[in-house]
Formats: sequence, structure tokens, C-alpha cells
Amino acid sequence: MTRKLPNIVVTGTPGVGKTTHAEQIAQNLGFKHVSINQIVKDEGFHEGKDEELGSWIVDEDKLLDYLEATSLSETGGYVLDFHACELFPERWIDLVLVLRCDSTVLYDRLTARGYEGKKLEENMDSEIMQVLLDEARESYKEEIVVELKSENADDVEANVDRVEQWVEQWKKDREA
Ligand code: DAT
Repeated sequence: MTRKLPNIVVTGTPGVGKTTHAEQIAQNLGFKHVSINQIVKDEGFHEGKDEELGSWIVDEDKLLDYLEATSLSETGGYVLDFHACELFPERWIDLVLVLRCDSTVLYDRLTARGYEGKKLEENMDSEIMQVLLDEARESYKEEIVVELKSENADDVEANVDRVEQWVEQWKKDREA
């Protein structure tokens, strides 16, 4: 592997703070924030919407071809922000952050976003049952999966600091 910078996945249930974290990490480290949802929507890499969950039914082949054509796997320095993680090939990814949130806090965030009914219920269940954490642990090596609390602004600051330190160490390890 010749990447000069690591690639980071920020994952978790909708509303846990992926965008908030990914933007901050990208800004502080000069990394590229890639909102996978945005790409899927803008490039039409989907087969319509799952009406119940309100999320795109992603055409993974098209999405991965698109990502493959970027400098992601060669240069690194990407922050991939998505509510799933198993689709990204292991060889691309150096760190997986799984954001977690207390269910009352998440409930307030999702209702503020207009989630209701089945969509609200399914996403709440997903967080309570730690679906994304399990998916990350099943898809990547244990040592690159990190669970982080994202309930308040202090958490964001502490998490971003931790990632910055981790990236510094990653670089040092490769220089050695
Ligand atoms: P996601 O991208 O996972 O859907 P988001 O970053 O858009 O989540 O955050 C959803 C809302 O919650 C948004 O209004 C910002 C707020 N939020 C997220 N994480 C937070 C945190 N750790 N502290 C305070 N507010 C947070």
C-alpha cells in the first residue's frame, strides 16, 4: 500500500452526527469529505427509494466504480460518510468510526428532522440494537473499528482531536 494518507469511514444510524464529524475532520486535516448519500443521489447510483426507510436503494457496483476512479485508493485522505459501511472494500479503509448516540437524544434529532412513523421507529431500533457497530465489526479488522459517543459538542471536539492524533501516528508509523 502506497497511500500517503489514511482513508476514514464515518458511519452510524442517521442523526448520530456523521456529517458533523466528517466535515470537521475534513476541515482540520485537509481531507476530502465524501457524502456517499449525496453522490448516490446526484449521480443516480440507485434503484429508487425505500419508501419506508426513506433511504436510497444503492447500486453498489456503480458507486464503487465511481469511487475507484477517484484518487481514494492511491492517495488516501478521504472521509467517507455513510449510514452503512460493509460495501467499502477493506483494502481502501484504514479507520472506521462508528458514532453512537443515546436513544432519547437521537429521538429528538430525528423528530426535528421530520422523521416519523416507521422511518423513525426503524432508525431508533437500529441504533438501540447497534446494527452499524455490528456491521463494522463484521466487515473490518477489530483494531480499526472505533466506537465513539456523539451526544454533545464536547464529544465532537474530543472525537475529532482523537482522530487527528490517530492520523499523526498513522503517518509516523509509515515514515518509520
Ligand atoms: P448524520 O450525518 O449522522 O445524519 P448530522 O451530523 O447531520 O448526522 O447530525 C444530525 C443533527 O444532530 C444535526 O442537527 C447536528 C446534530 N448533532 C449531531 N451530532 C451532534 C453532537 N455530538 N452534539 C450536538 N449536536 C449534534
